[in-house]
Amino acid sequence: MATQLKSTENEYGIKPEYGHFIGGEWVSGDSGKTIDLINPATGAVLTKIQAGNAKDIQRAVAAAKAAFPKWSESSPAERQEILIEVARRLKARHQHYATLETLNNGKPIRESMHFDMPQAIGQFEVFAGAAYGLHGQALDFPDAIGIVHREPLGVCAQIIPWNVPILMMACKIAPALASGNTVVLKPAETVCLSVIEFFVEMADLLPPGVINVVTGYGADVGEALVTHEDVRKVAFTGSVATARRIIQYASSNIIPQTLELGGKSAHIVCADADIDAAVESATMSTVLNKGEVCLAGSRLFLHQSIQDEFLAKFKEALEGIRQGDPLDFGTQLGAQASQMQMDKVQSYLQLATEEGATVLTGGSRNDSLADGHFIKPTVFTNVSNSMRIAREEIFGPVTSVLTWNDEDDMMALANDTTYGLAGGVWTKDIARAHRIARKLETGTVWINRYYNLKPNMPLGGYKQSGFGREFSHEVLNHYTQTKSVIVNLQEGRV
Ligand code: TXE
Repeated sequence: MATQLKSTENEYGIKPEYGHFIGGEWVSGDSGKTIDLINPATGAVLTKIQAGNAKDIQRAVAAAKAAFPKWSESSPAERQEILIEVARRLKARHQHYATLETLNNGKPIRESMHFDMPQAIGQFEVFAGAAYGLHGQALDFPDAIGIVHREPLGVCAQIIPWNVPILMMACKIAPALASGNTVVLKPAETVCLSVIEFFVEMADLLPPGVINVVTGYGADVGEALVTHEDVRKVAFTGSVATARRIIQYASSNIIPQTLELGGKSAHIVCADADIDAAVESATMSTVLNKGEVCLAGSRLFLHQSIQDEFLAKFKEALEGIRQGDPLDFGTQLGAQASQMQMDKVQSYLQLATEEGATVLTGGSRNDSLADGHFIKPTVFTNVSNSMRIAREEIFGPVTSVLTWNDEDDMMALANDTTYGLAGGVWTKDIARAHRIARKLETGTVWINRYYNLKPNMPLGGYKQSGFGREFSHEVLNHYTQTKSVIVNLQEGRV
């Protein structure tokens, strides 16, 4: 493994310890306790972050509340300029941020460079434009003029996970800032180095208090944040289990929420598909970000007529995947982001065989990379949709294969899931492609290519994959509220 970090000064410019970012300043936490951020590929400690508590949240929300009146009245030009400058700085140092993301998360550097960073930059570019696009409406009536103002909400609580932190941060703060809100952001306690370094470098751009970052464990800071009476909106990405808690917390002050949760997406291959392209796509869907992606096509539905050819090629492709040092540009599959995540994936590998599935390839930890959390790319066949490996989110480089003959039966199985985030279909028949896309109960469907994310296409889930959308101007409706003003034109008393 290449990563040998000394605890303080190192070649990546990582500080030995980071504070909370509150009111434009870096401050120590109230508890005096810290959490180690770990490199999951080596086990090395990268740095320490504050283990926040409710008092830290009080300070951060107070700072965000104090900053709101001025920020909400800032001009679109000012907000746009800041967002453009953020995008510019991210572009200028994108290899630096990609490296930090890889060091802390374990994802291959080629992904951080060519997927996470461009996607994150795209969010700031899209919402820089939105700052000017936010406008109300005027309506004419015989007796009155109606004016619909669009106004920001106030202090927004944003809680993000560890799988794609810099992109999650971008897709949450960019629309909140564009629409004149202030933010208290809580990143994940295991992976947040790129996000914290982002605020170190952007601190001079953001008026004090407009964005505040409190680090720490979910239970210690999450409830305090979401139940705070001055918070006006919650945006959360994470597990369904935590989302249920967030919904309960948010009910105390009737706070609107947007929730982006897990998935168990159907990746459907029809008899007339371009097999080689579909194999490539399924391979990418299995290994991208080590499978720690809510959108992963983790249930692969193969038409029976092509399953032998497909599986032979799929096995060969996965066995040729280069797994190793995430900082090496040749690496295609990195390390699971934490010990907890690796343990979870391993428990599903064990469960799969207990449930009667067959290992086509992989099925275990990669013992040749014993220092880190490396799991071999894995495919299970002989899977039925009732097995837990077909129903629950594994969040690892693991794909379960189901086969089908009849389109209606397959659609019923594809939709027989509590989730509804994404799906994919491979076919040359345009009518079938659209028929399947429309029938899939998911927020996104890709035709003839999986993982084609666009920063201005709505992203979000049906069913237990959450509610609300991110990634597009549609999200601005979640960060604003309307006020109707009606001007009477009639003279005299009515
Ligand atoms: O998620 P949590 P975990 C899925 C994936 C993964 C599983 C568990 O299947 O294996 O969830 O991951 C914060 N109040 N996804 O346990 O707990 C937490 O600190 C407020 C899919 O890490 O949901 C972190 O910042 N916040 C998902 C964030 O919630 C709380 C991405 C997410 O952590 C909290 C991540 C509380 N009580 C996991 N408890 C996706 N949709 O991409 C925790 N948090």
